[in-house]
Amino acid sequence: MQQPVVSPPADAELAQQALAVLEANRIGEVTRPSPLLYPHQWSWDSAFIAMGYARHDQERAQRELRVLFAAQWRNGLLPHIVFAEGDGRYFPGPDFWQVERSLHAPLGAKTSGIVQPPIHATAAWQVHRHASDRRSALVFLEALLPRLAAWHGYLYRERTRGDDGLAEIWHPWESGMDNSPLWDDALGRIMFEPGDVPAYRRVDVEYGAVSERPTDHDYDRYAYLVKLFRDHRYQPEPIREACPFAVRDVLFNAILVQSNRDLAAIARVLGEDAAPFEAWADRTAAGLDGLWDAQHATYADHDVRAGGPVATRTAAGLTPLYAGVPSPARARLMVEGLLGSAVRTGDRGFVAPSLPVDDPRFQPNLYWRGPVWPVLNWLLYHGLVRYGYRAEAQQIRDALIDLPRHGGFFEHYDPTTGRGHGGEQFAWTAALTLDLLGEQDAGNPT
Ligand code: 9WN
Repeated sequence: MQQPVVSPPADAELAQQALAVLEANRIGEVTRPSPLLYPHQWSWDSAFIAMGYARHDQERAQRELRVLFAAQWRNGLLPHIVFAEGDGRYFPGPDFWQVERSLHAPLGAKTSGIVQPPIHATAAWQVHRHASDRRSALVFLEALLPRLAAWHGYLYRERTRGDDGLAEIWHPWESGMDNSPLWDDALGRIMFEPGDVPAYRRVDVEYGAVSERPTDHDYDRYAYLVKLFRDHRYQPEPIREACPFAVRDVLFNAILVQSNRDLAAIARVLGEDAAPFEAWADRTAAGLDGLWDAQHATYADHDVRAGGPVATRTAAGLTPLYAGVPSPARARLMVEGLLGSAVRTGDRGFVAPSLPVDDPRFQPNLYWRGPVWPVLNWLLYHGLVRYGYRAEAQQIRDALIDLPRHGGFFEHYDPTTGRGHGGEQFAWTAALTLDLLGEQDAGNPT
């Protein structure tokens, strides 16, 4: 029998579909990333979800961030997961994290004990920029400013070493790019006896294809690090000394620079002192610029334990463009590199895979080891706009919007076929689609 021809949705219909995906992922007051794989609230997902809602439902956008920050720790740490009530199955759950061992964990919420990239001030500023109810947006910013300042304060107080203003991540999950080859060497150096990793059972492989998820070798190390944190009662000082995984990650710090700039904008609009936030931004931007890799015309992560640059190169190394860090001359070289490694996934435009296709470790469907992730390309899109590469930015925007248009809202996409993989009905893919649909021509928000 002949299949009926279904034409892909036009922009307005795609936006409605994206909003429906967000609504379908609603859990209580907030939005989970995806129905089965991730049934709780995630930190940077929620920030992007707030940006997606910004033009469509200001109240939901504000609530997403307000509820996330209600689970902030007393030392400013913003946890990467806030667990929902009920029985959303996920490993590691609250019983594994045992954050009650910390003096700083909140009493009223169940959370993880690590962080994710600090994109929240940028999200809050975006919500304010698109707000239809200006008064409500100002009240929202006023309540959030001290919490955002405490969050960044935690990063500068506890996660920097020396005075270059670069924040460290202590777990691959803190990068948001869990099993990226960026971490292979650092994780490979972690040695332990079988009894050092508490018994655990993975849940992700029940809901996602095993071939599209990190390996057991990775998970043993993820679990080992969590055990180390809880043994140290989540105290930053001893963890800073003992943690075998300590990396100054380019993407994390690029996001921090821009969030500081947006925090400064928030302070100005509220009549508060913006200078400390601009100073943080300048310091981290200078530190980040020190990670320049002239040979490959990109920025390289710094492995604190190995005492040198991480050898792997991925598109994440180009994210300082997003934060306005490189000089125009460096930016031009970076854009050439980006154009050289970008792939076409449909009729229009191009996108960057999470690992270059010619890297021998490239696997088109294996999570952060090849697939196209909307979040990474969204950062690159804004980097291109920032440096005036509007035509190139438009190419990324078009290709990014066409991925869900033709294949649905997935966690990530195969760069060789454009087909969606990983979690389905994926919230931040929907949110970023909404955000990009709002940018009619590259960099010109409606
Ligand atoms: C661990 C929720 C999160 C994203 C991360 C992504 C993945 C979690 C996991 O899913 O990580 O935090 O269990 O694999 O790598 O970026 O925030 O969407």
